[in-house]
Amino acid sequence: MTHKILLNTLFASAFLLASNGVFAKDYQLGDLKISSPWARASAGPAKTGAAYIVKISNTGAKMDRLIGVAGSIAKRVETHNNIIENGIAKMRHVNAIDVHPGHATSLKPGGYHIMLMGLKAPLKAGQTFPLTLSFEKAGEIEVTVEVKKIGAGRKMKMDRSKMKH
Ligand SMILES: [Cu+2]
Repeated sequence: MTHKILLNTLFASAFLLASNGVFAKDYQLGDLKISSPWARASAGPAKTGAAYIVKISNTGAKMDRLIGVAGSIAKRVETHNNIIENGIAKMRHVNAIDVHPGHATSLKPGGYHIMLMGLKAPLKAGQTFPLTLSFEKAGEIEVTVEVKKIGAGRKMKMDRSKMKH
């Protein structure tokens, strides 16, 4: 029963996230529009966290790629993807995230994300921090990441302790 209530709460927060357009920060960089970088508040004294980008739209004619992310919020900042291998959810470091022309790429829970390893302090809801995104063609841009409350954007319950880096 507790489990069901938890799921309902998580679905409700995912719905809120999608419906009221909370994340309104857009950045233009060449042919790219970067919409709403965000991160989830840490649950307890976490040393790792993840940042997401609602979407990166490419209005140009050529493919671009997110080839690096830097920031002082954590000791190491990497681009990751979530994969399922033999039924187990795992994270993998990726060198680049493609942004195809005429398409939008999302960095979201359960998919591509920006991994923050060795956080200097747990992420708190309401806090913001800068990250510098580097794209192969469009170049670099500093964006502001908004930290949302725990549960934001979560569509299903995930056991992070079973995830391997
Ligand atoms: Cu990761």
